[in-house]
Amino acid sequence: MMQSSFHMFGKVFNIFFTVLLVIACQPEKKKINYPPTDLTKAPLIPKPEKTIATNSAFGLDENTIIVTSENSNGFERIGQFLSEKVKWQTGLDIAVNPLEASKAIERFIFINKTDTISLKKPESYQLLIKNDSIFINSNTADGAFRGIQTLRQLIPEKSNDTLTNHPLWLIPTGKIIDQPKFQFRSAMLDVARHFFTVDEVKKYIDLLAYYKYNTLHLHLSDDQGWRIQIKSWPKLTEIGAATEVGGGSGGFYTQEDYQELVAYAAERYVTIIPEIDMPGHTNAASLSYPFLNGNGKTLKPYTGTRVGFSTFATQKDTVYSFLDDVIGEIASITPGPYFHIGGDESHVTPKKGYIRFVERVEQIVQKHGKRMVGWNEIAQADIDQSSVVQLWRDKKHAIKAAGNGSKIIISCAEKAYLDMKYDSLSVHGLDWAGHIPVDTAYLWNPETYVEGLPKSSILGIEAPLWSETISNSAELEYLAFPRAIGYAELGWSSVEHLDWDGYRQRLGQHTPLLKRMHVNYYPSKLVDWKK
Ligand code: TNX
Repeated sequence: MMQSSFHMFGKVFNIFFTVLLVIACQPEKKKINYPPTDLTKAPLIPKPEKTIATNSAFGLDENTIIVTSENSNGFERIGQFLSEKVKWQTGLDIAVNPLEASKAIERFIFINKTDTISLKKPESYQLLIKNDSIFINSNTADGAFRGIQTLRQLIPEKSNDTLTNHPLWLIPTGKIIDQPKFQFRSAMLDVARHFFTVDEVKKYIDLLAYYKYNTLHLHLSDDQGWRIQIKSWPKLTEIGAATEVGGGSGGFYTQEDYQELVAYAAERYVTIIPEIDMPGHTNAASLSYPFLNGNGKTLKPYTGTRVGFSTFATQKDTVYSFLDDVIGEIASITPGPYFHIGGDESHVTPKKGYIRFVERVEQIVQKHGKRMVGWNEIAQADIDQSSVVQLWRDKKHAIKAAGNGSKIIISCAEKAYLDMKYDSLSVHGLDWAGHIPVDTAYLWNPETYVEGLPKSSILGIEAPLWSETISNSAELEYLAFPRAIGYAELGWSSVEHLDWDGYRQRLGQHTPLLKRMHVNYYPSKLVDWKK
């Protein structure tokens, strides 16, 4: 073990110095007269903490290679990820840690795991761009991965074909020192009201990762459908997955599908949070296993959009042994620290039963090694400090939970709900929390939005996308983009950098990526979209 990690280290070390040597010993290397650039003008979203321009350029071309620190902790994979994205954008084949440094190499990008530079947060990174080299320094793979996203945004759409005998993509030189404001930057997708395929979810993860989100919360069950295979309770998907809003055929993820999503997200440094919503929002579960039902009414499949009519029978022990199996199976294939129990809008659950339910389910979640998350209603119960409360509506719940030591996720419906219409003309979306045009989505401060909630209690922000009115990627993207890009900046960038006019102009320059990704974004008139 010791020996092989020494060997690895030696290998990468060697590559790095061979490269330096090759680059240094090229007498005939022609000096390129780079045109002036300005790194501070790059339309980066989220805006980095600190940017210093040195007004020259790094010419990304076929003679560039990527070198990474030690293989063991994801750095080489991140190098490959960058190489794939460079190829996708520019067509260039950039080698990662080539075993022999060929004479043609002129420039390198070094993804460097460092412990010598003071980088404060787990996702902090530095980007140093010079004529012949780019260093991405981070203490962690997470930080290196965030740094890669910044670098991707700096690669221009078009190459310069006049400076040398081959095309160069000019990256402005300078230094970026960056770190997130919040450790938790999340989006939620409701795959219960309408089902979204593994590929559709992957595409969303790609877009979220590009904007430095680090969490995706999947709302996996609701009245209209149960979307994840539970091997010990097969009817949940045989019966409960066959419906969705509007009467479509539904669908579900096998455990293998779910694991594929978890792994895909993990490669992008995104953590999945699974949610099984309960004790309300459970018609599909009770339809599959009627002993779970606590509302006394005959069960029928539900494909409408009302809420608050279903409940589990919170007084029955059998309900908790069922939940022990369900939570156990999902927890065992979820590497992230959280399990979301929903807990919202349980309007037909007697209050005492609701409270007892949350407290018992919290124990089950903890028994399976996870931290409980729930919508703000769970704060009515006596929950553990380690449990997290997600604020969507009732601020007093958040303040109470914070007072007892819990962390809060800010997802206030009237600001952060991606399923609210932009305006009365929006072709998708709801409006119960109001219209959320692109500027309203951006112009608020999650740290001060809830009066009386200390900053230190805020874990981060999440933008939920409920799917009553959407059923495919194009419709999802219409609601999520561009607003999700604004939430990415609210979650990452410090308050001094939040400025609507500046953001609006940077956003307008993101059309090439959005088009290349085939994103059906809503072309808000508040933004000058680059043609
Ligand atoms: C309220 S937000 C709900 C969801 C709906 C959503 C529609 C929350 C915790 N519950 O069940 O889908 O509104 O906007």
